[in-house]
Amino acid sequence: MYGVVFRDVLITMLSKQIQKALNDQIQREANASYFYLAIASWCEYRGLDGSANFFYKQSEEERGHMLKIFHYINEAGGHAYTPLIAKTPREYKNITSIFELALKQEMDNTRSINKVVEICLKAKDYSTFNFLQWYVAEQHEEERAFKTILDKIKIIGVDGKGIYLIDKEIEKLAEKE
Ligand code: OFO
Repeated sequence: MYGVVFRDVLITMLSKQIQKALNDQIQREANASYFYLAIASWCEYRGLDGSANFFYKQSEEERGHMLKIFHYINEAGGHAYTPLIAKTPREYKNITSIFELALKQEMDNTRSINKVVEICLKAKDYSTFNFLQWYVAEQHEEERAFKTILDKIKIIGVDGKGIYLIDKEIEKLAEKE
């Protein structure tokens, strides 16, 4: 009985609108995790081990982001929904297009996070607003990392030995994280 009352009180902490926005965000983080997993596999298959390691790590990170929101919703008395398994492309043009797609993914996700932040502000849900600040900072970091890699690709190039050097640079980034 106590548990039921306790949960009812907590449910009022998270409006239905914010629960929905957070659940949608769970799906986006899961999509990103699957997308990076598919890319990691593409890279590994082609012997780009540095890039594969980088994307395996990114995939795990995105799963972590998904779980963080998942727990937040349930701890606030809401109901987190298990995300659907996203369909991801298995083939990619080349390493440059992979990083362009990854950067686009991150920019879309930044927009999505910003929208949830706006909803929280309008609804005066300062607790969820505060929780999301970590995501705002994380998106900034991720966009920066992908832009840095694309800059290196432009400078070094991917022809001949270039692809080998790029893969080594990406490996270094993966180790830093
Ligand atoms: Fe979840 O951090 Fe990027 O997308």
